[in-house]
Amino acid sequence: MSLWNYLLPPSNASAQGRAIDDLLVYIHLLMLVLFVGWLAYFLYTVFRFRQSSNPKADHVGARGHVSTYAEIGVAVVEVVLLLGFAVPLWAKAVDEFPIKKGDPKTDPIEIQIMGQQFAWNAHYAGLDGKWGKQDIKDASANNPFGLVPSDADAKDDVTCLREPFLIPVNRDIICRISSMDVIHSFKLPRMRVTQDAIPGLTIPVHFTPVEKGDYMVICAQLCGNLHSTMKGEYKVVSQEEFETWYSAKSKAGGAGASFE
Ligand SMILES: [Cu+2]
Repeated sequence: MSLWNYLLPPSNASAQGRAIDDLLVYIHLLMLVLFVGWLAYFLYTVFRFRQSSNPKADHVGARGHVSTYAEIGVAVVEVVLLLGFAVPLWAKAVDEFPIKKGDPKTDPIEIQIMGQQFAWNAHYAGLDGKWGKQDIKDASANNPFGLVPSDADAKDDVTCLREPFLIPVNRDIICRISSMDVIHSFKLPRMRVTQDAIPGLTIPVHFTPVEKGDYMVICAQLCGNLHSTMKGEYKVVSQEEFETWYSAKSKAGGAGASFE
């Protein structure tokens, strides 16, 4: 591991991550220019206005316009970063949601994500493609999604409670994020996804993984004593591997198996 590995974020593994990384680089470049510029200016003033050459204070102050131009320059770059990059990127993230076209091989995969002190849970509709009925009265630590045990559609739902969930590579993934207790934050560093998980709200995010592998979900919001242990795992696998896992888990009773 070189020093860069410690300084840079983990490498991007999603189709959307590159634009976010680019924006981060531009912001850091601006910060670098400001840091070097202000530091040079500070050192210059310490030297230029030292006491020995300025025994009396000057009450008029700066007479030139350089500082005004510098301020305008910085403001212009900030406006370009905000309106030229950040706003379009955010608009794309919230507006261009992948759409279902009715093909189970290419349709986006929808997953409910439930934050829970101190773990992450995932819920898929199962092989029938229908979400099981959910009721707050049935929700508990062992049934974080509140699936109704008697509901037929819930029988084949897939739930991954405090265990790794799988997603196929190069497919659009939609995660609908919520929390059953306090505010958490669903963060997939390698996918460049971060979204607060808020009790009572379900907030969707989407991404497209482009690299197979084992990845980590972390909680990016201080949520209690064991916040630092609130890690989850997910695996990005081939389409075939995903289908095998999904159908086995769905047929095994899916959600029903986790009610005990
Ligand atoms: Cu948390």
